[in-house]
Amino acid sequence: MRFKIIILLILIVLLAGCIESGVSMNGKESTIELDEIEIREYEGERLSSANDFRENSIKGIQRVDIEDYKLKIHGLVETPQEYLYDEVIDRQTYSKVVTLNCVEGWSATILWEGVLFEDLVEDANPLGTANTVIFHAYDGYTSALPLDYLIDNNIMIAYKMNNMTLPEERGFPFQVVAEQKFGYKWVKWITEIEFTDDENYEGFWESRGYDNDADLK
Ligand SMILES: Nc1nc2c(c(=O)[nH]1)N[C@H]1C(S)=C(S)[C@@H](COP(=O)(O)O)O[C@H]1N2
Ligand SMILES: [Mo]
Repeated sequence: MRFKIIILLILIVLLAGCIESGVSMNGKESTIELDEIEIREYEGERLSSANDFRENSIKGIQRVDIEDYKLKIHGLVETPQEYLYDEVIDRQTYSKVVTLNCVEGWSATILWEGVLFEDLVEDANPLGTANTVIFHAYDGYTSALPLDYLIDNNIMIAYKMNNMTLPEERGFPFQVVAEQKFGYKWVKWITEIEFTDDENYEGFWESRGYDNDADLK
């Protein structure tokens, strides 16, 4: 009799284990997004609002259909890649308060959240000859940044601002957080990341007379 009870107890323990491992077999528990509310202060610092930006994009607000969306990584790479939205954001997330300064004289200080450029391009295996990265956008806009700048400064590709998913007018799905550079380097609505050895590549505003370094003075 006691023996039967012990067997029963063992069975119960095993079953409980199965149920538990069944849950964890589903992999990473997905995040449940509650209503997204913009935060306006972070660690004592006042933040700007996503609405404080002046909308002056070359072709107005772009509405990217995320069902059809792919981020391409190509050019001077060994293994070109194409990622779905979820595949991009399913990486280590980083966050940082950074101010965007437009040459037109306004600025916005925002808590950005995203993935590191370096992590994102790792599996594409950029070739040693690449020294420049061109970001292409849904509206045809482009701008380039030196590869060393992107790596050495842990530059982030943002998908959230002030705790909210990037709004369409702010570049959904992705924007470059090109800290220490003027706003025209902060490409929104990114569709392609292209590696090149053309250090002098000029993007949309750069080819219209704006400084290619775009360093904040
Ligand atoms: N795709 C795309 N990205 C872009 C632009 C644009 O016109 N198209 N404008 C740039 C400029 S000049 C600035 S100052 C910032 C401004 O961000 P905002 O449009 O969210 O205010 O986006 C940059 N990124
Ligand atoms: Mo700008």
